Amino acid sequence: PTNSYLEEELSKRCKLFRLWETPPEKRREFLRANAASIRALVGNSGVGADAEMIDALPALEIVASFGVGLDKVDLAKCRKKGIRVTNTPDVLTDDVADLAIGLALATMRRICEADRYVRSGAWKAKGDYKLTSKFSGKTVGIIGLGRIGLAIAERAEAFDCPISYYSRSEKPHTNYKYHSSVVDLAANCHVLIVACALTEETRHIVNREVMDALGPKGVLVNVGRGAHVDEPELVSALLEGRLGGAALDVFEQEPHVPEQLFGLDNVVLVPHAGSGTWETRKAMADLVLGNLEAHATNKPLLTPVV
Ligand code: 8YV
Repeated sequence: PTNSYLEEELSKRCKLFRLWETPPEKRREFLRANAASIRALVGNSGVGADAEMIDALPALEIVASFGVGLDKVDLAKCRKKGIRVTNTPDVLTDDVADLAIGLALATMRRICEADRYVRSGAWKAKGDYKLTSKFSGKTVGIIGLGRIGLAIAERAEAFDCPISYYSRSEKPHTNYKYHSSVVDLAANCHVLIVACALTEETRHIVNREVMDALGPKGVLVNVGRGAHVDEPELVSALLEGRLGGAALDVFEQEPHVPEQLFGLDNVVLVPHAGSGTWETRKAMADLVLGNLEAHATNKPLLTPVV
């Protein structure tokens, strides 16, 4: 978990095996030694329950994910083996949507660069800061209009931004403009925000063609998963000026971030912190605990996935 509240509460209620404190090369041995006792697994966006983990834990009954994204959990295998799966939807929606808007603003208004300008003494030495781009009123394109995508759309509406979106199918009950292709969406928006789940179909959904359609005035914001974006292509598009800017909360090989991005002022980098507020992480932890308790007492799970 690496969430001290969750860790404390779990250790009050269960015998807690701290896999995350075991060095990666010793994890297999650790699992083998404790496999018979491990009935529940608490994962997060970094460590989930892949096929190998599930096979290593024959007594496993439930995977309670500390997060909404389930790309690290082999759902099909859990289903087949009768292993229950829960996640933490809803409680983190506000934070992730807030951050998406914050990232769009930070990139277009160059908030981080402007902050560096003041701190370095450049304001005094060189005078006024350069002009930036307006966010209000710009078209926002959203990939994935689920809970988080919708919350981003609602926030962007308050900035008078026309909203368009891509998803597998058109959503009823919205006035937002639907595009059945991501390239069309990118070609017709100014800010493209990735807010969908990572699946085989959405891996590298933002590829070179999409980046080129977004173009040198376009801004990409990713609050989904690193693998939604072809990262080497993103680096090239930014270095070559084919893309206007990017704000990233997630990366393909976290915590590794391509160092070529470090020198670019049209890029804002955040260390996968979308749900990282005290309030939300506590609510996520309570949901994990509530699901485990429901499972242990044979009650309906609070947020079941499988
Ligand atoms: C992480 C997330 O779970 O909810 C998700 O899918 O990516 C985050 O909330 C959190 O950072 C813990 O790893």
